[in-house]
This record gives sequence, structure tokens and C-alpha cells, in this order.
Amino acid sequence: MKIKNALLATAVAAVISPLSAFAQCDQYTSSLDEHVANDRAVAQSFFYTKMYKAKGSLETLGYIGSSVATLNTTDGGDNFQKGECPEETNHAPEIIEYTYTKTVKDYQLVVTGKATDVDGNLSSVGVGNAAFGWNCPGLYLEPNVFSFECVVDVPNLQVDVLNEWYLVAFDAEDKMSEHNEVFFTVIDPTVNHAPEIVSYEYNAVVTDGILTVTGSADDVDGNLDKVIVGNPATPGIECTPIIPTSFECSVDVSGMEKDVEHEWAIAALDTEGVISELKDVKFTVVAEDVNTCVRASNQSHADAGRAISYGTSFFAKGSFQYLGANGVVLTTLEETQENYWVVSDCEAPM
Ligand SMILES: [Ca+2]
Ligand SMILES: [Ca+2]
Repeated sequence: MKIKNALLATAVAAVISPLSAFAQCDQYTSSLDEHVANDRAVAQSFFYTKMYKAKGSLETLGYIGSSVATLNTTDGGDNFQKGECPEETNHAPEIIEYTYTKTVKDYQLVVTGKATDVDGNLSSVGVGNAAFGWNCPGLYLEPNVFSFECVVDVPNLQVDVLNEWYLVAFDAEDKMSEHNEVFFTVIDPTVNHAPEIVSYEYNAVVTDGILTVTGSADDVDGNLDKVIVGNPATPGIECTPIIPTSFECSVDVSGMEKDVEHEWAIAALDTEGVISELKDVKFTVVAEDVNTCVRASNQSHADAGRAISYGTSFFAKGSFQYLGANGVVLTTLEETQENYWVVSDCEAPM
């Protein structure tokens, strides 16, 4: 699968100075005198007149310094020709999508993806750095969409260092795509690394007595064992499940002191007992908001400000739910918001 391609190596090396890889055309329109002043043309004197010529090509431009001409150059200004730049007809190819191993643990970098070229002249895809490039073989699984896979052995790269490589595509006219980052780290497979909590979130204000921490953990060695949440001074509570790396911990904290911040932590452990960096889990347990529930006569509700009476009719305060036309009948009201009472079957204290 791996093909070290000397030609491509040269081309990928151009990633570092991409502009030099292309013949770019620049055009300028101005008077002949200005062209001369800007080193795009020369004026030669003949008898009592001047002849203007394009720099390098010495194409004749005319005799009158104020006349206007358009010149173009395709070599950065060494040579100029009359006329505008030709219209660009060939477009750069494009990497449509790609993925790669950001943490290489078996000395093998794998990059897969898809590339295309609107002109239909894609020629190759390569991955590499300034010194080396590797061709990415592949197949056309769809018309004009090249699916590639590069498998690059990297046994000589230093471990635990970020390698900044690029993925590029070329077309038949050597036009190159944008540089797509392939930044990876090679790790030593003979050493066990600590796992890590990749992401996590939790309810910092616990209103229902349950602290819930969710997230994902990982271990570059593939030996993630468990995720633990709790007071770091205690063994903690094991989160479940880890399928394969996401976890959820639900811990009943209703018995903990209310309205103070508790400083817990979350950490991952691998099968060898190596622990990740601890991540803060700081939360406050607030007392559960229990609505006031009162069972009383309509008249008592009205007297206590939980109901309103109009003539002989009684209504719950706030919701204006009808409670009946009898002051002695018993009803149960629940205060769902401040000064907002509704008819309820809540359990009123006796
Ligand atoms: Ca093209
Ligand atoms: Ca490990």
C-alpha cells in the first residue's frame, strides 16, 4: 500500500512555499510612462522620439508615453507581454473530506478521505511534510470522487511530538489543492499512558437531589477501565456505563449539606490503575422546592389570601379557578408560583 513517490515528495515539499509551485499571471494597466516608472517597460530613444517596449520580451508598445496599455507577467515580473492574463480554465482539485489518526500508537499513520476536481483531471493525493511525501492510493467509487487511503509507516518519528503534516491533491496540470492539516503525535506503544476525560458536563446546581455527570473518556492505549466521580478524599462512585468511552454518573446527593459548594472531581482510570488528570465537579445542592399545599374551607382560603370571593362564589387566587359557591366546603389548593394557587390533589399536611 505504501508508495514512496519521489516526484510527489518534491511536490509536497512545495506545501512550505506554495506560491512558487504555480505559474501565476499578474496584469497591470497604466500609461506607458507609468509602466516604465514601475519597471514593467523600457523606453528607448531614437532620434528625437521614444519607443516603448515591454520589459524582457521587448514587444513594441508604442511611442506616446501617455497612451494606455495592459501588460501581464507570468514569471513574477522578469518578462512582460502585451494584453490581459489568459482566463484561468483549470481549477485546483479539492479534498472533500478526510479523517486521520491524531494519536498514532502503532507507528502507522492512516489518512482516509475523498478528493475531487471540477475539471475531472485529478491525478493524485499525497500526504507528507517538507521532506517526504507519500502517495495515497484509492479508487473512484463515485464519478469524479476519488476515495483514498494512505497508510504511512512512521517508525522514525520522535514520540510525543506534534507532527505538522499536510494532505494535498494534485491535478494533471500540477495544480495543487489547499493544504489540509494532518497534525498527529506518535506515542510509544511500549509505555502505558494515563487515560483522559475528553469532555464532561454536570448540573452545578442540584435541585432534585441527583448529581448527574456525563461525558466521554479515552485512553490512547485502549485500556480505559472506569470513570470515578466523588470527593477525591474518598474512593468515589463508579460511573456506568462506558460504551465504549461515554459515561454517565447519577449520584444521590440529596443528603448533602445544602446551599454550600461541594468540591468533587471526576477522573478516569485504566486497567493498570493509572489515573487521568482530575477534573473539577463543583456543585451546590439546593433544598427541593416543595409547593405549599393547603386543604381548608373556601372561606378559610379566602380569609388567608389563598382564594377570593365574589358574592357567594369562591375562586383560587391567581388562577381564578372556581371553587364553588359554598364557604364551608373543603378544597385543596396548591401554590405553584408565588400568589398563584390552583385546585390540586396534592397531599396537604393534616
Ligand atoms: Ca483541475
Ligand atoms: Ca493507558
